[in-house]
Amino acid sequence: MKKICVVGLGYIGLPTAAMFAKSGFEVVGVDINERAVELLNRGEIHIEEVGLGALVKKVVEDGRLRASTSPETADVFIIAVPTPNYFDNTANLEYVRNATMNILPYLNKSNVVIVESTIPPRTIDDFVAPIIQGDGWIIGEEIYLSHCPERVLPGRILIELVENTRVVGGINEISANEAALVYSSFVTGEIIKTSAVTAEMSKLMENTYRDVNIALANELAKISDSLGINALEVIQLANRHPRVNLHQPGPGVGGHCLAVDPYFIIEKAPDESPLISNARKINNSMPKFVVEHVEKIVEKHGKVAVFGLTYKGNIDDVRESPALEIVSLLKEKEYEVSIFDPHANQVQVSFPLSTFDVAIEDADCILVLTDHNEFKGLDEVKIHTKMRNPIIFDTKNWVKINSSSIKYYNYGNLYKMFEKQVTLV
Ligand code: SAJ
Repeated sequence: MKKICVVGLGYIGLPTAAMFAKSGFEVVGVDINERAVELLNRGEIHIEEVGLGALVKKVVEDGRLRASTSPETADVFIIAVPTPNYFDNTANLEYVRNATMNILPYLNKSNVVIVESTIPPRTIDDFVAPIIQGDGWIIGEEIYLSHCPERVLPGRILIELVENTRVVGGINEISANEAALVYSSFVTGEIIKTSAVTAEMSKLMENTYRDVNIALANELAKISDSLGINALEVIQLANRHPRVNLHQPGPGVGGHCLAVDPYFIIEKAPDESPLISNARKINNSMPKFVVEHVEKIVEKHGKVAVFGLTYKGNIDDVRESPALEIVSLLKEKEYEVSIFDPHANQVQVSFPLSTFDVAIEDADCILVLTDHNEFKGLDEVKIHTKMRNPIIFDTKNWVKINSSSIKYYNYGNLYKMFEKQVTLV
């Protein structure tokens, strides 16, 4: 039985470790978080993911998965640690450096080393390989090194790990072959072999494609506002063309991928990436755009009921969420802000969360920032009776309102907002 050492037991490392254990490997998961290690050794998990709890419990009970705070000798090493951004938007590769340094004492000839963390282009060649070479190994001959980016969606990780097409980028051909062999143990999707740098860049371009397209939709929303056009209708009509797929405008772009990955490209080729760079600027400008429009309909000191704090619908993740910036801006402008989010977890956010009833009590506007299912149909009677001014500004074009006496704005009719139509009683 082959042995795999997975370094980093987060949203990607833990499910990956469990899948390899399920497919017959002996797996040791490594993390600096002692609580995560302790829990895992008891067959429990420290993160939320559909089906993961049961899978981990089974493979730990069967003795195929265990955890430790330090690596061990193995046939395959998988590095799945975070690569956040520094404040200047350059990639922080310290976790990758530490993980690579930490496995050095345990490497043996013919070991396969795979980095799954999202990394800037050329990181395998210029950053990871030199660390291993520095310990005396010949890369691609004695140690096989690859980058195999993860591409899974939270909530569907266990399915997508198996079914998605997997890109395997080797530092040379034999490294790619060796890594592909490892994944073929459970991946039913296609496994495509390429170079490390191509794999790095293709992962980044997937999320950059989306970010740039969302920026285009957001720019359309701004243009339409200034020219008196229904942006949402324009998108609908343009998308009837067989080769056009305009994305949806919103309050900005959040999450740990789209709002982060494009900077990895900008950092490495700043002069050649003005489009990517401007897309980031446009998406980052959306919270301010939203607040400027709130100012048109709600007087200073009025109450804004923010609906949705997470970066997208039906998840509990608030990382990089534009809603956090919007709440801060509203508070700076001296609005009273209440927040209703049935998915956000109070321990993860510094702003107090309210119930629907408390949030809308005496409010002058409901500001919808996330497309949670719970927001699709709102209690219109309560909106009438409890709000001071029954107005909804829906940045996600998500809420369905029937009553004509509730004023409803989205990016289709922003230009109809009239300055300060609200009166505070
Ligand atoms: N958004 C819009 N308009 C749209 C689509 C999305 O404003 O038309 C916003 C969302 O509200 C959200 C942000 O974009 O704030 C990101 O949401 P998302 O669903 O596009 O992406 P993530 O970050 O949850 O997941 C992405 C996925 N990548 C792609 O779809 C290309 C996922 O497959 C990756 O695994 C993940 O990034 C990752 O880890 O890289």
